[in-house]
Amino acid sequence: MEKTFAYLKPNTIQRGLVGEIIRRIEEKGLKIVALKMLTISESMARDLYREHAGKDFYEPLLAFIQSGPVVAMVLEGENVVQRLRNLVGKTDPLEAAPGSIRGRFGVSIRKNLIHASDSIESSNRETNIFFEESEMNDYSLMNEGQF
Ligand code: FUP
Repeated sequence: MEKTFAYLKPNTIQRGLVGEIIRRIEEKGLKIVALKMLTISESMARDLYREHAGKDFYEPLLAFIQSGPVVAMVLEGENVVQRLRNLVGKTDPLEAAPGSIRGRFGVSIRKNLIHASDSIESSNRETNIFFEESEMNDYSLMNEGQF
């Protein structure tokens, strides 16, 4: 079954929006199979965003994501990569649809609340930075397949 990786950024925790955003993920019928709070280390941050190394926003982005704890998760389901990306919205909150998480709560492009993997390959790579295989949980949602 397809999986995707996501994490709630430090400003989401500081703004008290963890519950609100997880509620939207659950409301959409997406299944959370791993979940934890942690503080990202410098080496994790560099690895996570290595495709952006050298860009002007890279160092400020690394500093921001290490500035407080994050909430990391893995979601599972059919087409879950695309389904979560749609729910999250475009990178820049100014361009994100008003009903999306970034469109509704986002203020700046750097502090855009949540990261969601953009492909199955990125999801596998990013999941391995944050989780061990033993941290994945296997269960069924009450309404699985009925949404
Ligand atoms: P996304 O896949 O939507 O998270 O977007 P990107 O991989 O393009 O960007 C990763 C992160 O870099 C964004 F979440 C925010 C940050 N960023 C900036 O701070 N400034 C930019 O101009 C572009 C991205």
